[in-house]
This record gives sequence, C-alpha cells and structure tokens, in this order.
Amino acid sequence: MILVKLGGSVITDKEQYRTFDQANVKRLAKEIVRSKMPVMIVHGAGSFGHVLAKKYHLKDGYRNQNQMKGLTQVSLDVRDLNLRIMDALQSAGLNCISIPPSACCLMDDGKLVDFDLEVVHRYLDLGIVPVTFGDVVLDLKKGFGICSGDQLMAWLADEFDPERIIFCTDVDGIFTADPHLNDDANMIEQVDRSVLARLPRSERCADVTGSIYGKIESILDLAKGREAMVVNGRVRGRLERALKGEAVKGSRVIGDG
Ligand code: IP8
Repeated sequence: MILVKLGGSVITDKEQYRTFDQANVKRLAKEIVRSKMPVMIVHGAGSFGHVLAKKYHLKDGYRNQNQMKGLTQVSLDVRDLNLRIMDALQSAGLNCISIPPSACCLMDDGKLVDFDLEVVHRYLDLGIVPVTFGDVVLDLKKGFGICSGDQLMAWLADEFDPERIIFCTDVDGIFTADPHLNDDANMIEQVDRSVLARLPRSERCADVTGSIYGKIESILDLAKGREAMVVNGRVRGRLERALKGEAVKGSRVIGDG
C-alpha cells in the first residue's frame, strides 16, 4: 500500500481563503486511479484551514469563547474541502470514504495520541480507500488543537507500514531555500537528518502547522527506516509515476533507521 499526502498547496491556493484548485485536484485524482496502485490518502487543509486557524489561534488550544466561532468555521471549511476532493476521486473512479479526524482522533498537548483505526481497516478490507485530512481535533491538555495531515501520515505509516510514502507539494522537492522566493535555491535529491540543518526555517504563508523545515523534520520522523518521496503535484504525471515506482524528479527522504 502507498500512503499519499496531497499537500494544501496542490489542492488550494494557500494565500486566498477557501480557494479550491479544482483542475489540479481532478488531474491528481485521475493520476491516482490510472496508477492502479493501492493507496491511502491524506490531504492538507490549505486555505480552507490555515487562514482562520491562524486568525483564531486554534493551534494554541482553548483561550476564550471567541475562538469557538473560528473552530466551528474551520471544521466546516475543511469538511467542505474534503467533500470536493472526495467528489473528484469518486468521479475519477475511486471507491473512497471520508474519515474526519475531529470525530475519531484525540491529541494531548498538540500531539496525536489516539486515532481509532478499526474503521479504516474495515473499509480497506472492503476495497474502499480511506481519505483523511488535517482537521480540528479535541486535545486532552489544551481543549482542542489542530491536527496536521503530517501527524495523520505518521500514525498511518506506523500502523500500515506502507511500501512507499509520497508527499505532493507545489515545488519539485526539498530545496536549500524557498524556491518561490529565492532563485538560487537548489533542490536536494536525497535528504537525511544530516542535511536538515541546511533547510529553510522561514514560513511563506499562513501555515499554522509548521514551516517547510518543520515539515521535513516530521517526514524524517515518520519515514523511520522507510523512504518517502516529495514530488511536485502541480506537474502533470509526477504523482502517477511516483505511485508506479518509476524514476521521477523529486527528493527522496531517508528516514532514521
Ligand atoms: O494542512 C492543517 O493540516 P495540514 C489542518 O496538513 C488545519 O498542515 C485545520 C489547519
């Protein structure tokens, strides 16, 4: 089984609140189906989650009742995004089912501590692809928090031991600096913990679940002895080729063994 994350930057315009990239999502859905590979899918929140999560400080947990309006709106928005993605996947011919983390996950001080996977196993047994996503989740210490798609990827990787892990982003791989801001940025074809120190720590937009640096750190953590790929989900064919195990432009992340 291959674990795929569709990052928020390939399914939305991350800078504009609630801007869905339907054309790209449709193409990615077709590539997943054409690859004929068994998958499990996680998607990010993009501008359907991060903009309001930042405005209402949802990552910090409960501070005051004013946040509740933001919490419920973000929950509504990420479900809306998820339904649009489910629709594209189903239209492309994939039998899939949505697994909303707010209903089956629990965090403790920002860390995912419970994700009941029995339903996920049962859907997989029926040949149905589970699709989950970055969401608002209850937190034992903070009341609530934001659970990123990357935390869900780590949990699923531990349980299902996928043969490959693929992250789709809006750039060709992992760079020495943000390639959107810096023409001199170089792509690093193979990333392990020793090259992490060279990675950028800056944040480009309203991403409440971490900088590019933080994302790579979490990929290294979740990959453990496995290999993860970061590929450009905005370039036609890259996801399909990566799914099939063909050579494709991107960065290989070698997790700590
Ligand atoms: O886009 C964030 O998930 P991510 C989830 O995978 C929310 O980091 C609700 C902002």
